[in-house]
Amino acid sequence: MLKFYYNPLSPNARRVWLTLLEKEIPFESVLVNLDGDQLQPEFLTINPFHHIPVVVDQGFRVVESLAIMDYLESKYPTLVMLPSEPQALAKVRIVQLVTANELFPQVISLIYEREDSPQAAQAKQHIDKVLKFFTQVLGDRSFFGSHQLTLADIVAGIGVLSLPNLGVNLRDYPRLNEWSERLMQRPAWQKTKMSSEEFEAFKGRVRALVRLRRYQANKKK
Ligand SMILES: N[C@@H](CCC(=O)N[C@@H](CS)C(=O)NCC(=O)O)C(=O)O
Repeated sequence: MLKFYYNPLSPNARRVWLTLLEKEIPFESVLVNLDGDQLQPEFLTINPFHHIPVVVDQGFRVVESLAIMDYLESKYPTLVMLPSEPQALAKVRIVQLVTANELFPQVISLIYEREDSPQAAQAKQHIDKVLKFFTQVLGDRSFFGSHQLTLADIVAGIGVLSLPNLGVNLRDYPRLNEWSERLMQRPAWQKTKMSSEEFEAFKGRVRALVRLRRYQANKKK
C-alpha cells in the first residue's frame, strides 16, 4: 500500500493528505515527528533534504508536495483535479505558485512579527494583494480553473483558511469567503481541519524555526 510520511502540523504534508483523501486513494500514514525523526539516517535515505511530505508507492519514492500531487493525479485519475484546457491549467499552476511564493512567506511574517509592528502591517498589505488576485482568478467559477475541485484549491485553501486565525477577515473578500466555505463543507476538509491547539502548536514551530534561521544567518555574518 502507498506509504505517506507526514505530520498534521505541516501545511506541505496537508496538501498531499487532502489529495489522497479527495481521490480516495488507500494509504498507510507514517507520522514523522519533526523534533528529530526527520534527521534520522533511516528517514534521510528516503529524503536527504529531511522534509515531509514523502510518498512511497510500490517502491517508487516521491518528494516535494507539488510533485507528489502531480504524481497522484496522473497515477490515480479517479477524480480529475488538473484541467487540461490551457487557460484552466495555467490558472491552477498560477494559484499554486502564488500561494507558495507570495502568500506563505507573508503568513510566516504574520505568525512571527508583533501584531502592531510595521512588518505585520506590510505582510497584511501583501496578503490583501494576493486575495484580490485570487478573487480575479477564481472569477465566477466554483473552484480555481474549474467547476470542480482542483489541485490549486487544495494548495491555496490550506493557506487561505489559516488567515482568519491571524487577523485577516475573509468576509472582506466575499467570493473567496464563499469558496472557503465550499471547501470546508467537503468531508476530507472537515476530517483534516486543524484544531485551535494544533494551530497554536504550528505557530510555535514556525516561530522557533524563524528564530533558528535568523540566528544561523547572523552567525555567518
Ligand atoms: N518544498 C517542500 C518543502 C517541505 C517542507 O519544508 N517541509 C517541512 C514541514 S512543512 C519539513 O519537513 N521541515 C522539517 C525540516 O526541514 O527539517 C515541499 O513542498 O514538499
